Amino acid sequence: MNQKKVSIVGVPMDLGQNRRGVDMGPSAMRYAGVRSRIEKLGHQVEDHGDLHIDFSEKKNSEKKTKLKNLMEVERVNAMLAEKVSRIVEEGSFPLVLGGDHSIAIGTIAGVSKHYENLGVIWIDAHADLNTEDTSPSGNIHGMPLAASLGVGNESLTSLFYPEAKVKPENVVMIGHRDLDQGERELVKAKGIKMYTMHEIDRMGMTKVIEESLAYLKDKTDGIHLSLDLDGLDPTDAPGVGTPVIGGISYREGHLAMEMLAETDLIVSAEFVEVNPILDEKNKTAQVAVALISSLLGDRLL
Ligand code: 4U7
Ligand code: MN
Ligand code: MN
Ligand code: MN
Repeated sequence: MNQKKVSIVGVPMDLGQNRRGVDMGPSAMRYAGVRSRIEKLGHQVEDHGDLHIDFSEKKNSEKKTKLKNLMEVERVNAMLAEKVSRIVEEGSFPLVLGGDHSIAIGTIAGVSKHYENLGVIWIDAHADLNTEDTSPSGNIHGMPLAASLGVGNESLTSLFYPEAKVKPENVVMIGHRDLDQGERELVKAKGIKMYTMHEIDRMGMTKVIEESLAYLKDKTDGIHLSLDLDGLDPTDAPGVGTPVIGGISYREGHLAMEMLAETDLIVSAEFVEVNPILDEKNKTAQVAVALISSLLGDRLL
């Protein structure tokens, strides 16, 4: 893999969901050696530290909405979008460490500003395609992909710039096994390419990634990877807030990352939902760091 500049941004966000602890995800991944692992690959790393989250403001004081903590989630994502956009401008690779998945709204807004046709590979147990109307929980971490497609509450869909950030035909979803009814309908209505666990079981991860890349290659000018650690099986990634049995194995995840690294099409990435309080000896953070390392070109030989 070509030598890159990699810029790490930590986002200790936990307001997009209900469980405490996911704000410690960035620290856990740093403790697991994310920086030195990337440097060992020959890349130049700059760690921008963590964005500031105001944990005290947990009420929607002004906006009447069932979206939990909307104002602060919106503010942090706007800051994140600015930051990520600047990193892309500098020719560096943004590596965002979460934090709950609501931060994908900001990451994708920042990156997509610089790409006419940004592709997105979304690895997750969940679709994150809910809106205010379809969400069973009101938690914004279940909505970032919908928001990036321009669907949902305007505060989220028009973040950073007013237009939709990605086109449905430029999205590939992988690893799903828990969808809400409204999400199923949106996948169908938008014709989004989706490889659920069923397809991974039948086709194998190799074929899934080959097909995904073939699908995105010619119509996109860069691909963002959004990886929710709950896409992996809870035996390999127990430290997540919403674990779902029957997920991607560590080996399959690792293989997927290596295959993505080979293409050199990935222009940015985020690793989210690592929750050290729910973890076993920092295992999930270590898994995340191993996947990051593979994505950035780590090879045994
Ligand atoms: B994650 C859920 F209802 N769909 O919207 C919701 F099942 O970022 C879960 O993928 C969302 O971890 C999970 O609250 C969000 C629920
Ligand atoms: Mn998830
Ligand atoms: Mn998610
Ligand atoms: Mn390897």
